[in-house]
Amino acid sequence: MSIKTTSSICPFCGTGCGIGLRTENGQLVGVEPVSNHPVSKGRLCSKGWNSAYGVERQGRITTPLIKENGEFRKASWEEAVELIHEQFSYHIEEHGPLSVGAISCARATNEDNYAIQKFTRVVLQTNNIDHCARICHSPSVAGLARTLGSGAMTNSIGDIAKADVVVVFGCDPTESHCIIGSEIMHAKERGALLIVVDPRKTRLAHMADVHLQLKLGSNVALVNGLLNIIFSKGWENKAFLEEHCQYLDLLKTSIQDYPPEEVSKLTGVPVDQLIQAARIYSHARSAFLAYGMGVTQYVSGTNNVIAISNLVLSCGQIGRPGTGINPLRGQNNVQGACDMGALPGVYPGYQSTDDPVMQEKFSKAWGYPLPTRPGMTSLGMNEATLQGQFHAMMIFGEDPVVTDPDQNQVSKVLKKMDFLVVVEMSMTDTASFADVVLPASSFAEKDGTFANCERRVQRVRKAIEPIGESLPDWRIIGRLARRFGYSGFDWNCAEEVFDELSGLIPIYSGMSYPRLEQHGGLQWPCNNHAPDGTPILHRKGFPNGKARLIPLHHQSPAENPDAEYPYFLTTIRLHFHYGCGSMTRKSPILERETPSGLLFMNPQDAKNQGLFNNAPVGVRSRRGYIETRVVFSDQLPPGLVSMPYHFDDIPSNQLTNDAQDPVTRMPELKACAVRIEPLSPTARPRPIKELREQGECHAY
Ligand SMILES: Nc1nc2c(c(=O)[nH]1)N[C@H]1C(S)=C(S)[C@@H](COP(=O)(O)OP(=O)(O)OC[C@H]3O[C@@H](n4cnc5c(=O)[nH]c(N)nc54)[C@H](O)[C@@H]3O)O[C@H]1N2
Ligand SMILES: Nc1nc2c(c(=O)[nH]1)N[C@H]1C(S)=C(S)[C@@H](COP(=O)(O)OP(=O)(O)OC[C@H]3O[C@@H](n4cnc5c(=O)[nH]c(N)nc54)[C@H](O)[C@@H]3O)O[C@H]1N2
Ligand code: SF4
Ligand SMILES: [Mo]
Repeated sequence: MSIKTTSSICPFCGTGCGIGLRTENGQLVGVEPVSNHPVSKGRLCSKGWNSAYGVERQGRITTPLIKENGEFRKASWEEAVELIHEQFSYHIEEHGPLSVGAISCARATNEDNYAIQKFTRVVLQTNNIDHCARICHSPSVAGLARTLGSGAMTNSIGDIAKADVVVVFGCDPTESHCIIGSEIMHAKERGALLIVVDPRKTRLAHMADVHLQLKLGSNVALVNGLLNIIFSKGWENKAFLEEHCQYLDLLKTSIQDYPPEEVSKLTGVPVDQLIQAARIYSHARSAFLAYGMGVTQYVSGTNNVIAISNLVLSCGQIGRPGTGINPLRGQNNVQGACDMGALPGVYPGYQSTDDPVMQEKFSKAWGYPLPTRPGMTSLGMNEATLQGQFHAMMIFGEDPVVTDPDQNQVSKVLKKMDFLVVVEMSMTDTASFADVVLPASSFAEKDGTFANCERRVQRVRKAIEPIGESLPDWRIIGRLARRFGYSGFDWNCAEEVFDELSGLIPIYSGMSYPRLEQHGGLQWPCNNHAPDGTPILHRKGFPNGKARLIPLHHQSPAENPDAEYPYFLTTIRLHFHYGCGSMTRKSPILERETPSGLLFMNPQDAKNQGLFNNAPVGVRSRRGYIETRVVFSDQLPPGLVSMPYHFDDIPSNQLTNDAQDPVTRMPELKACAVRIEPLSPTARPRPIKELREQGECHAY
């Protein structure tokens, strides 16, 4: 039989590259790039090329599993659904609907996320629904909603090619959004100027015209310093400020506290570099600013986003081709999971759950009364569990034991949870805590849509039959809702789900599967006013009339190095692995490139501690301990070490701090204090399991 190719979208990052799934005799045999795809144009990064490994049968959960006496046994769907119904009904009856909730999945489709949040609100009668955007771009959603009125990328990936200045602020696109990273390299080659703001000397920082190598957690001070220079030299965009912004006076007053010399002390960036960057950005014809986790994953996350927005607005670098403030959304469908309302405070389409008009709209559409009490965030549900107020949870495709801050705390929560359901493709650390595990189908086994970081909703297409007895998440929801006795979840196909959701989401109202097909994806808002979608937001102004400038002040990270824990640790991503590693670690090719957890360290720091390259070390914070190997790296300045978070055997989230941004409850994943403890040169770093067994680390 010949090879068939099904056009779909890469299941990893938010770039949203086009991928062709190659099948032979009903088996997935490989992938290929899509030559005419609007974003990737025939390219894929190594993760995209290796995505077939991530979904293959080996290592997949193929039937429902029920835990009995600490061991999982295979179960039928009927049995598993029965147990879930019994347990959730019991806890809702006994402790009220606020004691249960769900975590949705930014890796799954819009259709899946829509179904999951609808089930949570209609059937479980609670707004306790959240997902990984909480610990990713929730400060972007909150910050940009306050300043601009909308929390997504304002421009498109294609705008990089139109910019004469590109600013890469606290993100590392050659590792994390590789095809966007290569667009930035092309821009640089064609003559655009490149400014990188990062404490590490990343690959793009090596190429940059100006690299502002600021101290960890000093973003607000740095931006206020740039604004101080811009306003004192008269480089601001006066016409734009006059026409489109409010509260300029407040901003101007606040930045007087940030003269360049003072900012240089706070950030460690020389004054002349601050002036250079301020000049280049403010004088650009069009400057494209991209930012990421180095901005959001701080206790000051929302303020960091607002500060950057102040800078962009003051220079009028928005609303035109080649400009914008562009949060590079991380997961393949995190933009979509937010659009679908998998968040406690909003229904699909960012329509507030506090607004009685919206409550009525959705209650009418779904045919049931809806909960009006505010829902909890994911970390809020964790805290409530420890306080004995939260009892049962369903987690769809997330691995918080590996990816949430402070692993020992997370494990404690999951252990205390009375009833946990995990819907997964493979047996992750989190799934091992579950009472019931349900088998989820992968992206290759289902139809649906993903929304990439530039708000482009694209079709995902089924190439193979679901592995084993697995089902797409929306079908799992359908089975559960039926057992709970609710109607409105019995869709026959993904397209029916999409037609329902696009009817309720004004920014999706002009979309349908045939239209998505015809246009190669559509960027929201897509409606009567913009039938072919909106590549650039705010061309004519802002949803609230004028954009808001908001004065802010510098705030240090919650935990800083001291005599006991002398290094700052920042956690990062590596090109070859993704998230908790449950999919990329199945590829021998990716595994060959970065086989395990590593600690990157400035060579001089390492030598001062008597360490050689590849030496075994222990890394300890106030919360935990792990062992790994040192890699000398000139990316790190003295005093700063970094670790990836992709490895369940060497989990850097043993060490991280869950101190939180007061606005969004984003934990401070980018900064904590650690101590490096050299091990005997011949020692083998022990994986976490061994450390636990040997009592050198908290046991579960
Ligand atoms: N290969 C790969 N790609 C991925 C992922 C993956 O797991 N693997 N995950 C996806 C997801 S979910 C996301 S959210 C994105 C994230 O993509 P990025 O935002 O690129 O993610 P990070 O590597 O966490 O790093 C951000 C950068 O912030 C810098 N930084 C740390 N502190 C500060 C600071 O105080 N100020 C500034 N200006 N910078 C700072 C770090 O040095 C680092 O270079 O990647 C997506 N793409
Ligand atoms: N220290 C540190 N920790 C971090 C970060 C950091 O920078 N530093 N970054 C944070 C960020 S930005 C993020 S977004 C999180 C990500 O954290 P997670 O969301 O926990 O990470 P993923 O690896 O994406 O896990 C997703 C799981 O979903 C499953 N899955 C994939 N597709 C589907 C599907 O269609 N249905 C279902 N049911 N399951 C599916 C996969 O098997 C995988 O196990 O990590 C956070 N953790
Ligand atoms: S850049 Fe992102 S979407 Fe594109 S192939 Fe790589 S992982 Fe997939
Ligand atoms: Mo993310």
